[in-house]
Amino acid sequence: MGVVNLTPDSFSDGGRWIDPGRAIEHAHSLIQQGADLIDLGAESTRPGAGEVPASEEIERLEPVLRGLAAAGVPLSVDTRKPAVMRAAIDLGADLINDVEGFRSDAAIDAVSGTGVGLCVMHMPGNPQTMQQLATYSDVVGDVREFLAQRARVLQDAGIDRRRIVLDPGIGFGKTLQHNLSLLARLPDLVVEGLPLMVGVSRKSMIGLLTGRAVDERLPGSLAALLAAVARGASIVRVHDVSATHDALTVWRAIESAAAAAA
Ligand code: HH2
Repeated sequence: MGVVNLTPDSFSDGGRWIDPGRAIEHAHSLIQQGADLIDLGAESTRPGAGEVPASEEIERLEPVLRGLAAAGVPLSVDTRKPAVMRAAIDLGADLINDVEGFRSDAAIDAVSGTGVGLCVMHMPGNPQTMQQLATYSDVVGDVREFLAQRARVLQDAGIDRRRIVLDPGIGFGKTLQHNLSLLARLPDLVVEGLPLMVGVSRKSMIGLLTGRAVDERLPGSLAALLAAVARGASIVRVHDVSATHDALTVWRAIESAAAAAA
């Protein structure tokens, strides 16, 4: 999943793709580099980020969703707001990526009568409060419990399980140790066989481990990504598609050789 943030303030690519024409061009380039789907975000979720009104999020998304309608890959929209979910679905979005995990009834109402995919992510509180809420009795158990509970509520609302993807929300209300535990024990997060999505690209955990600035975190991000894929992540959300594609190609070739030799 290639990320295109249509925001002025995202932590790694803020301001680069606010112009719809440039965002569309960048999405096409990510598809050429091997992205199987594109995630469009119109509000930053970095710690402490300010809230963007729904009308502004929709204004940012509309020309880009229209411009990418024939791009040939599914389009995901990263939003927490039911009004934005509805507008995005009307504009052809294939997947809604809610970093609040469809916690509100209004969010469930916005997606339940549709056929779109849903990414349910774990985050305690919201981007303003999440870092103060980074306390767990057992982070893996607590995150699993949240994901299992949301998956159950969505299915009880009539949503087919084949539409649901779960995401532990690396970096969202988590310390470095929490992030490492979640990645190390990814198989324990699988709920009812639902696929897992993971986003580690350029995140602060990579900076904390390597001492690198945001634009120097690609090698560390690739190592985290391969560790996640090796433990069962099916979808990886990344900014650097070409490098990720190469890393996955080599990793998969070795895994197939290992399987053939077994
Ligand atoms: N991470 C970010 C945003 N959305 N969605 C899911 N499902 N999983 C993630 O790990 C995830 C996400 C943060 O990254 P980015 O979009 O680059 O930054 P910002 O939120 O500042 O726009």
